[in-house]
Amino acid sequence: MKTVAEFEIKYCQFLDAEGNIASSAPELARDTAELLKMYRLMTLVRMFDAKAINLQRTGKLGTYASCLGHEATHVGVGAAKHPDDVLAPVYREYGAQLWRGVKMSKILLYWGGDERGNDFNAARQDFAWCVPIASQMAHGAGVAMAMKMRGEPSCSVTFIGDGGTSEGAFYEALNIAGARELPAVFVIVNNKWAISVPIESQTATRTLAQKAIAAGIPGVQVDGNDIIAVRHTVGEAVTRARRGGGPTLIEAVTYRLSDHTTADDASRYRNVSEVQEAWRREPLSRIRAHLTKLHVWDEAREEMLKAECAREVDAAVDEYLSADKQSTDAMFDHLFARPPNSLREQREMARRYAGRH
Ligand SMILES: Cc1ncc(C[n+]2csc(CCOP(=O)(O)OP(=O)(O)O)c2C)c(N)n1
Ligand SMILES: [Mg+2]
Repeated sequence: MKTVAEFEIKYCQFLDAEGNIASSAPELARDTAELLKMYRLMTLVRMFDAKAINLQRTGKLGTYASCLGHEATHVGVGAAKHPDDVLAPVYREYGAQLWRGVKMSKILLYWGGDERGNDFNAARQDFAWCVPIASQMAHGAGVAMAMKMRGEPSCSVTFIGDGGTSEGAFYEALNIAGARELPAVFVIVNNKWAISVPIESQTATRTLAQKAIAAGIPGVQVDGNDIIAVRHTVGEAVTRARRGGGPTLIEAVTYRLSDHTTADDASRYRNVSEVQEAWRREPLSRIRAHLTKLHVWDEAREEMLKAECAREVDAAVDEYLSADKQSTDAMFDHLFARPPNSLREQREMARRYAGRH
């Protein structure tokens, strides 16, 4: 017996939970303008998230998937991408979408059950939210194949959850991306839970990043609560993909601090102590500590930022709540060129009910 191949998985972290920066950190760690821009959006997203949950609780929004705790991963991915790249999200990566210019009111529209929320005002080449788990992997690989065939210098970036990596579509997309050297970056958001299924029951693998090995592509793990590490690692992968260097799988290790969605109650299956422990590693406080050490942040600026974000969120909520009501016909539009009789009947029925409610 001899060893025919050996592999290793690297882990990237520059900013630890206490806000200490590693000496090996890239230039970005001192780029205060860029760090402030990212921190600002992380703060906005957190505030938006809390507001969306309140809207759901008061009957003004449908089921909503919170992004609490994922801010560094989502914003870091958004910031690392080029505007002409294509994003294939799942259903909670608002930080990446807002960085790309999607309005908060669009996100609220979507979760309010209005399809116009999927009709983004910016980054119009990006995919809409994708609830069927892992199906977005095929979209990400497919669009990367189109880019390669057309000789475009851009890439696709696809999000996937830890639970999603157990799906066949996950492996199929990685495989084709490796075989055809596609300009595709896949980011696993390992938040440790897939609704009530913990990562330990999900898979026996030591890391999710090593799932790249079978596809013959680089796999790397990153501290998903360290925005500098996420931005740097995704940035390198995007640059390589855009230059024809092929795909990368990145596992961002973070934690879902919220319930799965507003339809879930995580206290029924998750220990309070685990969540409390995870709060000690959350992403906002460490970048704030770093910015404070760089003398570009203090209490007064924090208060100002919070007030500014609250105003922006309120304006988005007003825009959402004052949107004209969509006709029930919209549910049936764009499904068939010539709708079958069963759908015509349902459309009629919906019209009748709409008049009554
Ligand atoms: C194909 C498919 N199976 C099951 C579901 C139901 N479902 C919705 S979210 C979810 C868990 C996903 O967990 P993960 O991939 O870790 O993403 P997270 O919600 O943690 O971000 C499941 C099973 C679905 N939406 N699609
Ligand atoms: Mg998960």
